[in-house]
Amino acid sequence: MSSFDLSLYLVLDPDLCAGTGMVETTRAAVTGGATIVQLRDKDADTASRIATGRALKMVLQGTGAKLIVNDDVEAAIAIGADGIHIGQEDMDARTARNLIGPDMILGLSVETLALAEAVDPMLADYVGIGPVFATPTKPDHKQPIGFDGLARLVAVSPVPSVAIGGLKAEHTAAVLAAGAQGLAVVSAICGTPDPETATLRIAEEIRKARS
Ligand code: TZP
Ligand code: MG
Repeated sequence: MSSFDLSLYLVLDPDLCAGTGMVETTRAAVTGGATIVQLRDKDADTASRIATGRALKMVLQGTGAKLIVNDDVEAAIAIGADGIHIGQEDMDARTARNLIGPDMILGLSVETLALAEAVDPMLADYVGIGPVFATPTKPDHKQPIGFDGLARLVAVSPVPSVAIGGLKAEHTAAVLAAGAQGLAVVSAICGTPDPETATLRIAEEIRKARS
């Protein structure tokens, strides 16, 4: 598996991105400093996910940012994506790893201490931990865990982690202080009037928190 940088992880939402579009939002976000982009399009079929994913891959070419596909292994492989991200209800990590092979990145959502402890580092490459805060972006999200919960889950996770759920630029320092390697955001970037500047603001907070 190639190395990857979880620090500024954009999760796309087709509805929130509708004005600018997922492809143009991605172009802007990567110019602003996004390090990973996840194609998360729950209602699309595999064929349209593949079409969108191929367009995203072209935009990301040469930028160093990675492309991850949510849930859809078939689409991820057809796109030639860098990895997939699965939730606990989607598929077990071993099945996913067997389908994608040893080289693609596998990310796993974890919402509880027990799930974080159970992650097998031979199978998963990173975990997405959250939601930190309640968020309208994912109406069916699990119980928010706050920064204290985040720190507890990060501490027991055997792989690097990215925090998610209601996160904005102003939360960057607290996320990194909790031990996560980065922030995953949807609405902090998607659907904002200027996604590049929105991303830059987070990138700037990451730089400040690290200095
Ligand atoms: N998983 C847990 S919360 C969430 C996902 C996909 C949505 C996060 O969206 P936002 O807009 O950054 O709160
Ligand atoms: Mg899922």
